[in-house]
Amino acid sequence: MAQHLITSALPYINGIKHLGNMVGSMLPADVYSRYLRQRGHDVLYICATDEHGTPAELAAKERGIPVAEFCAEAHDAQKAVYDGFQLAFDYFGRSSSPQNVEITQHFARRLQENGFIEERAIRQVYSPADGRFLPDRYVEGTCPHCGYDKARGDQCENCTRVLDPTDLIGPRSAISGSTDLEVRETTHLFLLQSALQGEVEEWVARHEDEWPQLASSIARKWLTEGLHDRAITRDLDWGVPVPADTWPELAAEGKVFYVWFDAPVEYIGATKEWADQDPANRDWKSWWFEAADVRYTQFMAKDNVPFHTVMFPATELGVREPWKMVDYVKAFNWLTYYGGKFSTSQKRGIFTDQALEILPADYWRYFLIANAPESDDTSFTWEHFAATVNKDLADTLGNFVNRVLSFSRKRFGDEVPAGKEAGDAEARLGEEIARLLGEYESQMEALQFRKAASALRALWSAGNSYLEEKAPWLEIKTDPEAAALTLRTAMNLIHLYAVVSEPFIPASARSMRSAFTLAAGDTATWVTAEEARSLATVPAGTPFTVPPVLFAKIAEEDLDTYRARFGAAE
Ligand code: B3M
Ligand code: ZN
Repeated sequence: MAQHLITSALPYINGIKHLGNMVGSMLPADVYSRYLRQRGHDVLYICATDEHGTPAELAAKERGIPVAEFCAEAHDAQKAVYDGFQLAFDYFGRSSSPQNVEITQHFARRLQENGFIEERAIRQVYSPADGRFLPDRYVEGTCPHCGYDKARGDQCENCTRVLDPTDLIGPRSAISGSTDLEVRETTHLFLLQSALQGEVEEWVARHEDEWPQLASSIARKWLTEGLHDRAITRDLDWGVPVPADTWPELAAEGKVFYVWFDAPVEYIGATKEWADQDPANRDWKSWWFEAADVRYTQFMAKDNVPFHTVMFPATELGVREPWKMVDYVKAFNWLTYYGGKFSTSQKRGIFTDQALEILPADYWRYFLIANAPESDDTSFTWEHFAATVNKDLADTLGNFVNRVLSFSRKRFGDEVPAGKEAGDAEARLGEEIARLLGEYESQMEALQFRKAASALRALWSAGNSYLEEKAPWLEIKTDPEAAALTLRTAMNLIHLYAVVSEPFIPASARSMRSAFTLAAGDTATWVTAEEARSLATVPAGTPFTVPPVLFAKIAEEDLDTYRARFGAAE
């Protein structure tokens, strides 16, 4: 048993996320956490809304309400969707929490004491029309690297380069659209990342061989380009205030920390929120401070990788305290919608709340993980989605469960029938199931989600092959005892599926599992290789019920409706 700390990139507060966000961070983190918990590990899975910065201010402005009120509402709205997706966070916090303010300010003070922060007067975009400085996303324009014309002042979402507002070609105010922008001087705190380059390089070198190629190549690229000193404060109303005890003048000017400075600290902040709301929770610090025994895995999409592999590590190293640093970075490519971008700002593709209006979470969870953009971008199409649901979930798993249980009830009543002793076919099946279970486990341990999904699907298929081979609907005519053995074995498979499918499809797994009333109670959290081989956890005589159809097929008419509602063409 090990201690596993797991975080997924914090979703921005400014609106409900689309399926691309879900598959690139929270969902795989949830699947992995559930798996590790089932295997008996001590797991802490933390996430939160990322609430500071210009996106929040702009969204609140659009709604015409105070930003604090906007964030409180938007946090609850996102949380409700994640509950709907069955994301089993230990805690889902808020980066605007007092806990995060406290720890972020502590980090800044320590960086200052250690000589890694400097005040610098800089020239910043100012908009006379808006009467204010325009940090980050308050400026839009054309990316100097790739020519994308809706690049934001902080980052180009097309080529993922991090930008400074003054880099943009043809800049305009995101508030008023004014192009009458000037550059004025103002003082900000700079994090001297260049002084930490060597240490970050050493740290990355110790980890990159283990990380997936996507994460290590992005980290490498950043280090090769060289770490630049970065402004970590902004002229905004909403954010973690610069502490007055350390920087009285900047505090008086109302400067706050840049959102990317406080957001990663919220992984720690949210852990403290978790601990503070329930004294039963173990000391939050033991997960984060001098926590060499903790294995820390982060989940994120590729645009977030530089911040997690280079910038936040630089901050943590500069703090000169033994805070836990990430051990493994699981990064994802993009999920596209018919080959084009899912986009929150352009309302393209399927949003997570809409997805749940259409179908239960398990349909989405399975499809998304089975097609996770691990080695490349993957494209969502309704056709592919329907084909996957119909074949894997409805036919291979759902139909198996229903067919076996209904048939057995009809012929043998409400208890698992006894029948013959297990024979050769059962021994072969057991071997195959044990082998596939081993494959599933090793893919999960390796965080290879698509391959894990294939192994799970293969487990489900093995049951179908066994059933076809034994054909209990024929056996029943000549040898009812043989049919009973087949059904009892198949019911054991159903129970095994219920246990091992839980990380992917928790609600359906629950429903499958509760079909059986095991005499000794049903507390198993996983299946050993031995149990997989013998397929005897559910003994003859165990009462069972037939659960409602687990997965409905998606019909051609449904597809037409979805395509019409969400747009299916590029
Ligand atoms: N909020 C970026 C994003 O949603 C961001 C991640 C923060 S992780 C500390 O893509
Ligand atoms: Zn670009």
